Amino acid sequence: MNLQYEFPEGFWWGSATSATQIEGAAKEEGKGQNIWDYWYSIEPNRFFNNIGPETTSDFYHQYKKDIKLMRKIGHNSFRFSISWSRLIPGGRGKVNSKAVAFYNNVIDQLLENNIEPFVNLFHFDMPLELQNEGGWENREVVEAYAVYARECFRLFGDRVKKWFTFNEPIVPVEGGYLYDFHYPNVVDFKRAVQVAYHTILAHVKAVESFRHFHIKNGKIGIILNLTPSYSRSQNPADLEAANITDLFFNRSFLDPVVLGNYPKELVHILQKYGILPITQKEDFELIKNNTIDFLGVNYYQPRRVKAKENLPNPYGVFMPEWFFDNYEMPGRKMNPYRGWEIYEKGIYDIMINLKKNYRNIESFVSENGLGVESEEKFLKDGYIQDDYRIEFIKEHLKWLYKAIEEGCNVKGYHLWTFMDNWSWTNAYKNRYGLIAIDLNTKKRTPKKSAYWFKDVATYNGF
Ligand code: BGP
Repeated sequence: MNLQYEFPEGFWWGSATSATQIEGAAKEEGKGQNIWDYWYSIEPNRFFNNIGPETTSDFYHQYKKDIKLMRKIGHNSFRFSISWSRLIPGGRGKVNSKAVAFYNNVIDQLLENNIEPFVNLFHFDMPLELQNEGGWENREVVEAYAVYARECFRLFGDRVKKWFTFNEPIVPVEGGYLYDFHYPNVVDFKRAVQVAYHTILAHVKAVESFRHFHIKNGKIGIILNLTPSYSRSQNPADLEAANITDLFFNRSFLDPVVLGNYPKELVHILQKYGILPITQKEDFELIKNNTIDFLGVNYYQPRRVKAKENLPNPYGVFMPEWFFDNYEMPGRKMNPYRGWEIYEKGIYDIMINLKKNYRNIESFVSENGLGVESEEKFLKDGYIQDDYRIEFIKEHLKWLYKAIEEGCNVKGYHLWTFMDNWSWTNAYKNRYGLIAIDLNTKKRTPKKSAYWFKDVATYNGF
């Protein structure tokens, strides 16, 4: 096979998922409630078509079949998350043996099919009881998370070698404490900063305990949604807007986890506006001494900004938007269903930045994908002909390839996602999967992209 884009040997090809989005069985076998189960029970109308997390692809019962299908379409790796409220209902105390059996089965099944498990510990799904204690605002919840992480390393570390503490930890900060799209629907910049800080603390505590386990060939990292910040122009004021958004939305997490410290400029801004989090002296040693081994990069869209133009503040209160305005670049390419810009080169810019400024840390694309509404309209000859998705992936892979050629330490590409899944408040509005699902019968049907992805994974390129 003559390949124009051949990826390095051993490249990780696969897809990513999360517990709440695929498992279903939300009330079965001792699982406790998490904030999604609860929020849906009190405000179902906040979810697209009133569909909640109970209605999923039912991976909890169908994992065997699904994993076989993964193998069929060329996966050599697969990311899923452990549901904290399933493993330790209530967030603290006794481990649920049914949950242990389930995750053991999933891991064993993956290994039998030569698929490496990539396991993430937290994907937006705080156990309800801990949220009622204040969630990430409460330092004691950080301790509960550290215990949970330790349990996972102890239970599964003999077989799982690739670990992640969090997926997109900034999203619960934005959703839950700034922009009202996650429970507990608070809008408060100062509290948001505290939540972000405690998440970092939870992360480093998990990394610290991971090191004590000496898991053979084990690696621990985190998954960040990095959104490169582009300024409207080269004017100093526009450039400053881009710098500030980079500090707020990327470097607030990227610097402590990879470099072991917070950017001085960020600390300075938080101090100036009186929103520094409450910290303890010993935290900074912990942060410094527990940097990650590798990084997952989720990339969907860039951020474009311009200097503040004295427009009315859309939120009416002190918010990150105090410092910049969003900018809609004329002619930009959009995903109309999700309202996100498509800018393939962003993936390359991220990797080059990691190479230059973040010790060329080992990384991989841990999510990238295209959500499409009413995908049934592309159904032809019994399956969905999603050429647009193939195109989307291909164009991103070309830029990723270029980054690798230029020396970036990139080890793999995981698509969001394996099978159409339930997606937070958007529920089943946008479909991202390589496999389509009929929600009534739960029948799985590969899309055209699944066959294409299989070839790419099999030939290690295209
Ligand atoms: C990421 C999350 C995923 C997934 C994806 C697609 O931010 O890690 O959980 O949801 O985005 O986003 P959405 O489903 O909101 O369109």
